[in-house]
Amino acid sequence: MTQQPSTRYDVRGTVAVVTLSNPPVNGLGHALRVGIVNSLDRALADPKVSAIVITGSDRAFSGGADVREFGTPKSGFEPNLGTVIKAVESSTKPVVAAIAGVALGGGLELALGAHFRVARPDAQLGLPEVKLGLLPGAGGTQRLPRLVGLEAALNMILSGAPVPAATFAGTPLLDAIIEGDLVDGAVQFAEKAVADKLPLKRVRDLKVKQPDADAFLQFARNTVGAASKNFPAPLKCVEAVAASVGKSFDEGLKIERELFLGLMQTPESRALRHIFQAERAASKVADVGDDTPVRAIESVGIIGAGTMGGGIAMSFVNAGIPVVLLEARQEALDKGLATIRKNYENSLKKGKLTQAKLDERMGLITPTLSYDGFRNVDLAIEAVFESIEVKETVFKTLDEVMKPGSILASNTSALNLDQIAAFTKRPQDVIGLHFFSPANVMRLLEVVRGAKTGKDVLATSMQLAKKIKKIAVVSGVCDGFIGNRIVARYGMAANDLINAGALPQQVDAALQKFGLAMGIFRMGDLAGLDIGYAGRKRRREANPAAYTPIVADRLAEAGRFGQKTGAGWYRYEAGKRDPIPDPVVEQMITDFRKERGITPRKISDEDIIERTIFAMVNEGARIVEEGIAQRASDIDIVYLNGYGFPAHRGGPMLYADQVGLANVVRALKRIAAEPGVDVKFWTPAPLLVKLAEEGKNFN
Ligand code: T1G
Repeated sequence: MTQQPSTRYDVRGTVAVVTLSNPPVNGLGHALRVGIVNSLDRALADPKVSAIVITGSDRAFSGGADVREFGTPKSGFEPNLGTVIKAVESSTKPVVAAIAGVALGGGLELALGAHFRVARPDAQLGLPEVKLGLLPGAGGTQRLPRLVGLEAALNMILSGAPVPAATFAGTPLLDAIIEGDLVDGAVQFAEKAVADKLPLKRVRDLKVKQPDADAFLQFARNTVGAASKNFPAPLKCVEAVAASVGKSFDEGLKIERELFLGLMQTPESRALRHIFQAERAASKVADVGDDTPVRAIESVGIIGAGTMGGGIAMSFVNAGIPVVLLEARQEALDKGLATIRKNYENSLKKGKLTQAKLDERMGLITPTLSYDGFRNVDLAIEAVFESIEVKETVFKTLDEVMKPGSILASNTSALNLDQIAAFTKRPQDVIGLHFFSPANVMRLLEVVRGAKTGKDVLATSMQLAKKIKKIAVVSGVCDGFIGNRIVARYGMAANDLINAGALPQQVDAALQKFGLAMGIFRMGDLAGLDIGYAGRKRRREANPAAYTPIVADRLAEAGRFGQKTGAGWYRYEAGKRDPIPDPVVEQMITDFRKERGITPRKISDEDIIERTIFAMVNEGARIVEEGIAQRASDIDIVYLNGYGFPAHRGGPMLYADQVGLANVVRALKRIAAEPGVDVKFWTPAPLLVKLAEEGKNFN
């Protein structure tokens, strides 16, 4: 057996077995592409070899093109993927692709270039390129329809979802399911193909079977176009697949290639590829290696059965982890449990949950009124009232009750975790697990690392986050951590715009046009203006000079808390959530401007986006500089998963990269020079200035 860079070659009888080995998932980087072609040439040149099997690892036949090569010249170095697949398909000896684990994107396209395909029944086949803002760019849009028909192929390409190999048993896509040893099965299949002199099946020679192709494609264009307004890739997928019925194979390939290369250049694809990398980067902690020991978390205690505590409890029981749910009073406990049950019953009604699953999950929750129920839990998470005095009582009690080696976590969204840890005799076991409401839905989890938090506690928390299907981002200790600290700045920028001449509905409309799920004033009305007001009062007690949005304060002081009181920045019809601009609020803003002698000026949508988003970016740069966030892409992950930032923009920091950091710096300097603004806040952060001067990006 000899080892090419990233392929292994050995001969069994008269069958050459080429094994892809480019961990972790056989990404089809340049070295692997060279290895495949060299191994193929070697097999073709060896008269003793009658057939060739190409296979990967148990985990992955291949996860597709090497995403780490994207945007680098290497991704286009010959042999590019199309060349490799053409070499396989034009082989004069039968080539059998033997698939275990995943065959995704270019990985599946490679297999489609083989003459035969055999697979484990649980292998996963998919073309997820659309999730990266791309389309299958190595023949997938031309070969798949020839194997499974236009509709099934288009569904697979547009969903990007993997499909178990067993689904294709009996179709031209899959020649055999191998239950036993995959390579042995594939070698036997190859030997039989040679013995039976099976003709070499080249997918390119097949014709697409789709009776009413044009009608179907027109329907596809209409439905796909309507459903993908911010993303160009889905419609291009339809166009590429359309070429598989109307054109020769080679013409179709050419059209596919042109569409693929076009999509590779789009900001939307850049954003989605960035998100793919950023999500994986977020799970890495610079000074906490993969070999850090982790603690077993077999049961969790949650203090507080309110909205947060109930949602957190659901996150754990959904992952099969038992929960002890503690409340101070029976009626609060009953109410919390009833809310959890109602949430599950809603999922049951929508067909998203079975009764058995509902009962299993409810059965995993042990309600209690006493901390004694926490004696054996491995982790406690408090989700009680946001007051440091309450936290002190809770953590002092947890410290007494919890067994050694258990983890004590706070769900606090802004209080000082180091101060909380200091209430205990075991600060190394204290960490922040900041869930976002509703905690059973929102994927984001800010893992707040205290000065004394142990590395194993941090590693345990990061691993646990994956288990409960959260995307964890590590934050240092500061007011608001990453997300809320940025949202405070974002809110200040928006309030400055209101003071200067804009109205809430104009600001929100501009933000929603930019792609935010909800404008900031609507978001305030949803979250409750009393919450923000309490936070500002707390901050003003500590620092009387803290930023004060007068109009926002006056709304709260007038009992206008938002949706929950039927009026806030907007007014709401009873039982409705649609925001209606309110002349009362407009009058309050006008009065405030008069008091301050402000002559309102016309404000454009561009101005609104520049000030609100660049405010986020500037604060984000400071958060990275201070080491509160490990990297800029973590800030994107927080904003994409916790605050409805549009995925097609990739996050505030990637958006700044796409605008150009030098242009962001210029805009911030211009704003900082305006009379009456908070100069310190608008002065560009040093990291931002440095990167801009060096012509670099955040990402
Ligand atoms: N290339 C290189 N590395 C990859 C990779 C890939 N395609 N996919 C994953 N990795 C790395 C990932 O960065 C991480 O690295 C490790 O593998 C584990 O990933 C022409 C152009 C394969 C199902 O979109 O869906 O082909 O952090 O944490 O949960 O048409 O990764 O450990 O250093 O996700 O077990 C199309 C994307 C490319 C597949 C494994 N392919 N990957 O999931 O582990 S475009 C994809 C996945 C293309 C052609 C076009 C998943 C997975 P690290 P992981 P996992």
